[in-house]
Amino acid sequence: MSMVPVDYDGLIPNNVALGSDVRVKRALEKWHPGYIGWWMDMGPEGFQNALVYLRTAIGVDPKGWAKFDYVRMPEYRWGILLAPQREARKIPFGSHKGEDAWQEVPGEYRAMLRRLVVIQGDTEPASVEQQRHLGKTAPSLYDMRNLFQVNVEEGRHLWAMVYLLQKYFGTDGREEAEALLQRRSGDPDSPRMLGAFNEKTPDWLSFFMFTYFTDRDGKMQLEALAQSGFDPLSRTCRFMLTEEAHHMFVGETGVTRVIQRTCEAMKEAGISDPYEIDKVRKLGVIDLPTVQKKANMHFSLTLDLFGNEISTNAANAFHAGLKGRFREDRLKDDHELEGGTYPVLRLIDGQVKNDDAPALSALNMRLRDDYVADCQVGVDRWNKVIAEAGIPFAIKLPHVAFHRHIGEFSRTNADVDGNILSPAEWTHRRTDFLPSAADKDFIESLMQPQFETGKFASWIAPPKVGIDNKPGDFEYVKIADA
Ligand code: BYC
Repeated sequence: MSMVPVDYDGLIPNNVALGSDVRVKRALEKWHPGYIGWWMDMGPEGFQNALVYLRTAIGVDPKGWAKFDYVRMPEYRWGILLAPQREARKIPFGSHKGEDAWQEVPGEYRAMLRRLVVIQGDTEPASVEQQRHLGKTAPSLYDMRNLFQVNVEEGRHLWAMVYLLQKYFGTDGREEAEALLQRRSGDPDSPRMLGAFNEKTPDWLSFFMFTYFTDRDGKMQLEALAQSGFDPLSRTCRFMLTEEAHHMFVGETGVTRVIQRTCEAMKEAGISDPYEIDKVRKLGVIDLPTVQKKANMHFSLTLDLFGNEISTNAANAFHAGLKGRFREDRLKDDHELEGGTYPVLRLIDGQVKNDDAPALSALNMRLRDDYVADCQVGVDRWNKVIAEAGIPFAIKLPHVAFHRHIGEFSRTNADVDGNILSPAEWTHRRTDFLPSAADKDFIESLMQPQFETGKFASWIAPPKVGIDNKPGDFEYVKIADA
């Protein structure tokens, strides 16, 4: 592996020798003010002057790649960092399997590759936009810091994709880089590209669910793109995955702490029935059935991000060697999939049934299956907390047919167990599965800021350990400076 040291002196920290690449350096320096303008307009609202204890990537060595310090977010050093180049790397799958990995864009796949990079890039600023109001209702300075850490790193991931566009795609790459700063989450005229990134993240439970479920789609897609035969994309995604792990940690532990606080409060009050919702809510904590509804919402919205179960786009991207499967390099088959099949859940004669489809066409389905298995691991950990408290309740991932807007099940309505409902039944029962207006109002009523050092809002337990091993009373955000 060859490791290029990170150049930290210029405007844009990087390990891609930007100093000797005048054209790309100029293009990125030209893009920079627009990015800062976007960050000031659409980044965390009300805290741009606060000093935040953030980690910044300063290298790509798995040991010691980041340093922690107080930073004002607009001064964060957003850099371009690629994982080290693997010498003599070969294209690991598809029709070019075994050929040397591409260091330049293969002409015949240019449009397909650009589309993948643009879609990936579009999600990054979208999530910052979705989360921009949350600082004001942070349940602690610890959580506020984690939110801002996720936000600045999503900003860096946008830089990562913009670098690829500027370096490898010429004029149209530059235009796409501009357009990434123009679209806005939820804007009716110029929305973000994928559905879930135009939804609101109205409260902190949604933020934790988003970072658990939706950032995990990020993990799966980045793992698939990290396999790419286009080496710069592979290297970029490999390093992004290092940062992504913290985002899912924030989500998983965030939900765990919500559940833990609810269970503790129920035990203290002698309530063992999780469905005594009014009584539980009076304790200032979020009842478990509402936590379940939020999970239903974010899981189902995220499943849509895997696209159609049967997809020619996915088949073409694999065949071309651009987008692989989850951890392709650990799979034991021919990595070409020309003759194989894969079972796909479909709606056949009004029933949900497995149907074998050509493996190449079913790649979105396969990635989604891997995703569901990955989601279940954290859900099991949440359920351990509930079981240890002796409360008869378990969080369940809803059926993949539930509440879908893309793919096979978008044509129907299913309940959380996958039973098909008539439109009237769906309308009648919708709020049994998804948060009702009253549920949303209740959660909103709890979203009161807790900015005192070392204190936490009523509805969430403190973390087991601090960030960077800091003690419980550490001032993660110095708001006084805001
Ligand atoms: N919303 O052939 P199909 C992350 C479109 S998250 C709207 O089934 P394909 C992050 C589709 O574009 C990871 N439209 O689709 C997380 C296509 O349109 P065109 C982001 C949708 O291409 C948290 C048409 O429907 N990265 O990083 O097989 C915070 C036919 O679709 C949707 C990626 O997704 C939708 N949900 O699969 C921050 C990786 N789904 O082209 C960041 C790159 C489908 O016919 N993207 N459509 O006009 C891809 O690999 C694929 O584009 C998709 C879709 C998996 C998204």
